[in-house]
Amino acid sequence: MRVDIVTIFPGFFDVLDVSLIGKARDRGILSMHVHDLREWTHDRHRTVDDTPYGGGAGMVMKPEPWGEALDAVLGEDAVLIVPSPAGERFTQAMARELAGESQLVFACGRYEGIDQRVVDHYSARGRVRLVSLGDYVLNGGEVAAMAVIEAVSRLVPGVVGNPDSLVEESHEDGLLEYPSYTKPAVWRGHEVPPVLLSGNHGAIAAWRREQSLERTRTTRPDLLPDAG
Ligand code: 6GU
Repeated sequence: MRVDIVTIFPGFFDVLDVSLIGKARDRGILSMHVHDLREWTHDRHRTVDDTPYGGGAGMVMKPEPWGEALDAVLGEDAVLIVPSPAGERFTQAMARELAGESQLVFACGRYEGIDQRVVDHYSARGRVRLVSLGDYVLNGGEVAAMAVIEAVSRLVPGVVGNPDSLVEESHEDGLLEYPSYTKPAVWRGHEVPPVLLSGNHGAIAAWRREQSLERTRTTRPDLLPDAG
């Protein structure tokens, strides 16, 4: 998979060189390309924003640098992802869909947004998704893009060493993950649930399922089928 990121803060993405993503990159499974939007400006001040038509607070990102940048970066089969608090909610299901793509291009704008015509233009030419992490506001799309990149890239075959670790985690079966324990069996007076020491795999699976359901009922009842 190829990932391109267009941003006015390219330094944000230096952390992608470490961790699993960095290793996948070294092994050629993922390629990551960070681009400075200002490379596609032509004025002395490298201007990327302007005041909004109709008035109001904040600035809006100008369409021209975005048009030049995206024309240069978008490949034939790319999906353009625009992080925005006005987008559809990012989920594990969407991460799975995106993990099958050959190229993802992230257009990271400031939160007041990019001129709407950029999204309109590229929607007419190809696939575009406005994606939100949740119901709160970040200053720009960079942190959101990073979250999407991490969630998607770990589902690309070969990025996570042991694929079994992808199966039983939170959200893969629509429930929150059960709690995990390791040695020692007693820590500061807290015991590991005895069933986990029993060697009875059926009983362990049943206990984990019940724990997942209980956690989900308590913390995220909206994830359960009968939620309104
Ligand atoms: Cl994708 N962008 C911004 N600016 N704020 C957010 C968000 C995205 N998702 C949640 N809040």
